[in-house]
Amino acid sequence: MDVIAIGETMISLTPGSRGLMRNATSFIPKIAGAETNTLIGLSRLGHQTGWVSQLGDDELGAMVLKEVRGEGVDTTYVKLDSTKNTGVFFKEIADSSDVRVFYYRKKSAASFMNPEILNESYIANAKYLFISGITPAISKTCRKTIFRAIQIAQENDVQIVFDPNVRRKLWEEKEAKETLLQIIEQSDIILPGKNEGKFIFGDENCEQIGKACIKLGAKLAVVKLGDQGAYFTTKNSEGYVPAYPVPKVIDPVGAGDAFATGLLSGLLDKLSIKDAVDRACLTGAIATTFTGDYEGLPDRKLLQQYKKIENR
Ligand code: CKP
Ligand code: MG
Repeated sequence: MDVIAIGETMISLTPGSRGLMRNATSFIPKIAGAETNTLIGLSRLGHQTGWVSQLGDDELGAMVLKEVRGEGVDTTYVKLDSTKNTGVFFKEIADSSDVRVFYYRKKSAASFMNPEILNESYIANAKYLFISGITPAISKTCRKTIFRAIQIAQENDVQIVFDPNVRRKLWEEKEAKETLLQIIEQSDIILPGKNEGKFIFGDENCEQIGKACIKLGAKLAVVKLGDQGAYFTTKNSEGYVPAYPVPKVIDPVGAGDAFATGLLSGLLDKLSIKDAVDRACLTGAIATTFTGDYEGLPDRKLLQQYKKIENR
């Protein structure tokens, strides 16, 4: 496998029309989860991906599995639990700058994941382990699972890529900061958004955020700056990559996961760091022009088309 990820994927229900959810008359079901969003994007670009998770043995779980498998992601290590439910959340889009998410994921099947779900050789043989700060926030056993996966990756020279994905609704500030810092210390590549960097390090300067990650041991940090592009830094190089223009943002949720897709795809293709960050900015931008958390992720053909239009 090129990339293995561990995390929860839920059914997202979005009102059929924009505005406050209380006025909704219909909901459109889609699947959503930071880790599978990223893996699906990578799979569309031709990379080998595998997802480790737990779902309810219910109709919603079947829907998640059908979609993720259909996108070419390996689901050998997705466990079905007949005693728990698949998680659900609602996504209200008043307009593209006003999106609210309401989780109904407490005690979901995925929140009962524990280290026993991990197959050591599955992780050991991957090039990258992709984790996000959502999984350790879901439950104590999920947190243990993530730290055990990190350990397996470290013992086998698998590169650990970490997207902090701060979700304040899921945990307390102190616990969140401490745990995210612990994971950053053990990861190779860190992908914080600017606000996430501010939350973790108390500094909103992207260069300071990036350098703080390097100081903690990361090899590469890429700070996502939205419509300002991205800043990247390693021990001895740094730079900025401008954003790709987006005529109209339709749905910003999932842009960070799409960014991770582009970066990992670029690194797997052995692009320079700058070019990999450029691909990340492009996949992130394209993702915001579609409704849904992963629908907008491009395949190779679309990627080339966009690059050509922008002359980059
Ligand atoms: O940071 P992003 O907007 O890229 O992440 C979106 C995903 O996993 C979304 O699909 C949702 O299911 C989640 O983050 C989450 O649990 O919040
Ligand atoms: Mg994010």
